[in-house]
Amino acid sequence: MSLSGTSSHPPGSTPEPGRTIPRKTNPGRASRSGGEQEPSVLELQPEKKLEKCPETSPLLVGPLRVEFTTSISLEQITKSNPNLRPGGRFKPKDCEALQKVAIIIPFRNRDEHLKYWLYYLHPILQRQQLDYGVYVINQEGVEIFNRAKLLNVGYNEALKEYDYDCFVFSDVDLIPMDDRNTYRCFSQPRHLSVSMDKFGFRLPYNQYFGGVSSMSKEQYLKINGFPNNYWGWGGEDDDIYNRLASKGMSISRPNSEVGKCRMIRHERDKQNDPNPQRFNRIAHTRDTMHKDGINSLSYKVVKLDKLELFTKITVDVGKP
Ligand code: UD2
Ligand code: MN
Repeated sequence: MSLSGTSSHPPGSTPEPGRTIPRKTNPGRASRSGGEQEPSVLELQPEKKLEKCPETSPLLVGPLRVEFTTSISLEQITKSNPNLRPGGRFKPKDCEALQKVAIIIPFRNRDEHLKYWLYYLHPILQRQQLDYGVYVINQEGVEIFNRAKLLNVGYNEALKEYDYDCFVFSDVDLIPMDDRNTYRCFSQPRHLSVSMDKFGFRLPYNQYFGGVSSMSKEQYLKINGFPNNYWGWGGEDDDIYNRLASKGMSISRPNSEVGKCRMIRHERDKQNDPNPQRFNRIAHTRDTMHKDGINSLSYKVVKLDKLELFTKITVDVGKP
C-alpha cells in the first residue's frame, strides 16, 4: 500500500453528541421510513447541546502512585472501566471533548506491560475528559523491530476509523505519575515523558523526544510523519526531533513535576538490537525526510481486533 499523507478521511460514523432530533413538521403525512414510529412528544424535546469541556478537567487528582508488583487481569481492568466502547474508545458524557486523540502504541510480545498500561491509563485518560481511542500496533513475525514505522501505521489506521485531530505516540512500558500530564496536543509538538525514573527524573538531553510524545495531524503532516527505515533499537526518536527542528518547530513540555513517569523495567528484546546505522541516518534527516515518511509508507494489515480495552492491529511491516 502506498499513500499520500494529504488524502482526507471520512469522519467516524458515531453520531455527535450535540445533534438535535428532527422536529415533526408535517403531522398529517404518513411516515416515509416504512414502519418507523412517529416520535413521541417527549422525544420531540431538542436534545441538550453539550458544552465544550473546560480547558483543565475538574476531575484531575494530581500525583499518582504507580507500581508494578501485583498482577492484574484484563477482565478486572474491563470491569473497572465500564464506560469504554469496543476498541478502547471513550468520550465524556457531560461535555464535548476539546480534542479527538488517537493513542498509538508500538508493540510486540509485551502483554504484561500492556496490562499495566491499560490498568493505569484508561482511568487517567477518562479523567482528562478526552475523546480517545487506543491503538496497539503489533508487529507480526520475528524480523527486526521497527518502532517508528509502526507509529506511522497507527496514524494511518486510526484515521480510517475516526476523524482524530491529535496523536499520542507511547511506548507500552511508560506510565505517567501525574494525571495533569494531559495526553493531548499543543501548539508545538509535545514531549510528555520528560522526567523518568529510568533517567533519575531528569531529561537526558535537550533534544530528547523518546518515550511518549504527541502531535496534531497538522504538525505530523508538516514533517511527513516518521522515518520508516530505522530497523532495531535507537535513533528514530532523534530523527523525529530533527524533522521538527528543520520545519521550525520546537518541543513543548510539561514541567518536571507534572511530567514524572515510570518505565517498567525490562531487558532489551530479541530482534531489537541497537541499529548500527542510526548515527549516519540521523546526520542526514534533512535530506531524507521528504521521501521517507507517511508519503512512502507501505505495509499490510494482517489482523484487526476490536477488543474491549484497545484496538489491536497486527501488521506486516516487511524487513530491511
Ligand atoms: C527508548 C525510548 C523509546 C525509543 C527506543 C529506541 C525511552 C523511555 N524510550 O526505549 O521511545 O526511542 O529507546 O528505539 O527512552 N517494543 C515492543 N516489543 C519489542 C521491542 C519494542 O513492544 O520487542 C516497543 C514497546 O512499546 C517499547 C518500545 O517499543 O516500549 C521501545 O522499545 P524498548 O522499550 O525496548 O526500548 P527503550 O526502553 O530503550
Ligand atoms: Mn522501554
